[in-house]
Amino acid sequence: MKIAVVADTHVKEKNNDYHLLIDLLENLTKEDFDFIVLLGDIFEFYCDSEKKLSESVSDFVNFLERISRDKKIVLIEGNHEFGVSIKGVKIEPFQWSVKIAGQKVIFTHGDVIASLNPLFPPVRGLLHSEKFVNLLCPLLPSTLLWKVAMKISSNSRNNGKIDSEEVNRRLKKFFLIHDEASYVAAHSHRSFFVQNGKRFLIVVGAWYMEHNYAIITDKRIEIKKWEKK
Ligand SMILES: [Mn+2]
Repeated sequence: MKIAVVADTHVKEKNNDYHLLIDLLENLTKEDFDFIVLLGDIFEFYCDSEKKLSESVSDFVNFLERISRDKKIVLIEGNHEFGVSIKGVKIEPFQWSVKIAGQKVIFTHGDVIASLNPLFPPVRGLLHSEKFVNLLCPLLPSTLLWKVAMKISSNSRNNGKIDSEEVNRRLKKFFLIHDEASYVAAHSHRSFFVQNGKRFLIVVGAWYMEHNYAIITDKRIEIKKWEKK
């Protein structure tokens, strides 16, 4: 098994980070990965209906459709996207798991784990449900949806900013208690790694900060930095 993971790309406009991301994904598609996992907050904001997508975001969606013809792409939704629908791409609203070297590995964005609010998981479940997306996303103005989304994820933030160390602390605490699997997460925007016996927790840092991505195979786990060739 060979998996590449990119997280927190927050695609919004075609800036340098965007072009470098396209370059990375083009190259990963040519390599022998079984899956490319997009681990949440891939879009700065995505709530269903295509008419609400900006041109840059639509182009990115088309790009993902294209590469999904050559490579299995899995997108796990983060706290910035709801009801993502991209032809050929497997979308998971919460988590996805796979066996690597005989061990269960769970891929999840990390916003649920990092939240201390007991109401967050059910509210998040509702916001990512088909009902919500089909009924409310087309009706409500994007700015209002955005405010709601930010409000519910605010308990892992400090004055609107992610407290990376605190999020990583919470992810680690969860990982040590829930010992049935290894975890690959993001959301904190800062890379982090813990090993506990055969299990591991890897937190992939935000793409837009360091241009990093992770490679997980049966034999190794690596966080790499992408430089244009
Ligand atoms: Mn996030």
